[in-house]
Amino acid sequence: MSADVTEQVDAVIVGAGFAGMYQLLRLREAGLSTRVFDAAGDVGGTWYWNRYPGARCDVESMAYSYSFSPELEQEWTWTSRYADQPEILSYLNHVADRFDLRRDITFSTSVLSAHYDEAAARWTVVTDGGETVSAQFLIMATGCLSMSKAPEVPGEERFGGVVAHTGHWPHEGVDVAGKRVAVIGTGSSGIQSIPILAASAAEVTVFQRTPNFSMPARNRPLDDGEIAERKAAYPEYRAAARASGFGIPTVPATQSAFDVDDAERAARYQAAWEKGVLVAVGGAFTDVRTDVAANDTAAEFVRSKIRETVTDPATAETLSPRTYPFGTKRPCLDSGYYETFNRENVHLVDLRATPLQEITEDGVRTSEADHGCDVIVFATGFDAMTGALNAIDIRGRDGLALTNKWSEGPRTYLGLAVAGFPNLFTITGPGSPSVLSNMVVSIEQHVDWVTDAVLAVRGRGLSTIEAEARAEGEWVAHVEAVGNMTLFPQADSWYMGANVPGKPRVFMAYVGGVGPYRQRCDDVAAKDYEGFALA
Ligand code: NA7
Repeated sequence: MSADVTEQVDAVIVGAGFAGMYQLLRLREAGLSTRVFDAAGDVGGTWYWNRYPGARCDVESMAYSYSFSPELEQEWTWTSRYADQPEILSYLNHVADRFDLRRDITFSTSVLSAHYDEAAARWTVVTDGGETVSAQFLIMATGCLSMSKAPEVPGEERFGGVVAHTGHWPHEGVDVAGKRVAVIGTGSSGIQSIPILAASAAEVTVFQRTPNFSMPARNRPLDDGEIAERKAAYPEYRAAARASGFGIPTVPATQSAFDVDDAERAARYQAAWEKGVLVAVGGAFTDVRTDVAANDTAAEFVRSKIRETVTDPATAETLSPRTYPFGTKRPCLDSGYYETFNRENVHLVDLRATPLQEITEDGVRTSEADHGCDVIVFATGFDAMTGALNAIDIRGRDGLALTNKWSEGPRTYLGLAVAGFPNLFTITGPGSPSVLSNMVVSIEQHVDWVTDAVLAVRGRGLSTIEAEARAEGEWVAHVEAVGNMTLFPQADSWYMGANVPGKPRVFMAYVGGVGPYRQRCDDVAAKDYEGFALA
């Protein structure tokens, strides 16, 4: 044992959100000694940090929950169709208590570096708490949307009021009652928080760079009958979710948008709109995600809804996306977003017409005006998928830094492993379908697969499993080819890395579907870990 190593374990897991918690449970059940580190003060990951007003999951609560324990499924009761952040966090706390997870988790501790020691075939993990842990396996459960993106607007330090980022919202909250609030960013976080902020603030000024497509969530309390019905049908429901495209059971469309006449097309979109389900409008026809003209029928349908809802035509037009296909930036589910722009205390600033210049002592300056405010909310998003991984100094064989290996975009095999980085696994890594799915379905599949792989290595008395460069290259090419069959590459989205200046423009998600992807992963395992070297 090297002199400065403070502990030897079988596995280190980075992150204690949905992924890290379940991975800990699986490894513990398998008899492995495991340490988990998380920068947060407690479990929850995304749901620990994103405490902004209106934070809510846009996958239904009874679907966005663990399936691994039938007892847990039956004993936990969600109160609303779409759970809010406090309810999801209390669920994760319940899971941590129920399975006694916290005893292996070190909170308020960041992993600074993880270097692969080739001679020992182990990872040396250094934390900011002064620990140096040696582990056979290193499992990154760091989340896809966990590294907040800097707002890239100069002058923040000068501002005399309160500044908050939705992605690390102060635990004590931000008092906006009677205040003038500026919100920068109109992704999901902005769209969820703006209606709530507008209800109590004196003024809300929304600074929009790119409008988003948003649909009403139709959130509501769940009644006892439907809860009982879903709980009784959980095994079938979960099976359907695992086999589906997005981890949410849906009936696939069978017709093109042009197989039906205008009236029928409008009726189908209307029916989808009324469902209040994220994937409904995009799934109304077979070609919405793949054909520009078909896509534009969906886009125009949503734009017509914006025009119907927002009374000022100029504001409605500014809120209407026109520069990218529907669904290629992640659409949103909202509760009264467009309606909020009919309030007298809400103003919209189009940053395409009047670019953001700087933050001043007392507000936000655009090319045309100074907008005085007391509170600035940065709802500016995340360095998605690779941000949290690249923030750690991860080095594989020959000291190769992961950031160097990924300098032209992330390269993984199945989104799970990286050639040159033995015994390193990425839960919901780039190149997997995770961000295009019900995240919990993807997390459980990855964790189960990784656990089996770890046990295969150990069961055979071997030391390492490593993706082969050839298999990795073929997977990267496959992810790109499937992405290019869709309209996704056309948008400047976080899926493409386009929201972070200087980030390589690569479509980082696998759009082949959660079900087919699971089958592929299972086939790889069944073929004795095809594309991996076990040694
Ligand atoms: P998103 O969806 O990345 O949204 C961030 C928003 O902030 C988006 O409207 C951006 O405009 C805007 N933005 C980012 N940087 C700037 C600057 N510098 N100036 C002006 N506007 C800016 O993040 P969210 O937190 O809302 O949601 C993330 C995911 O969480 C969401 O997709 C769901 O999966 C849940 P842009 O579009 O880049 O022009």
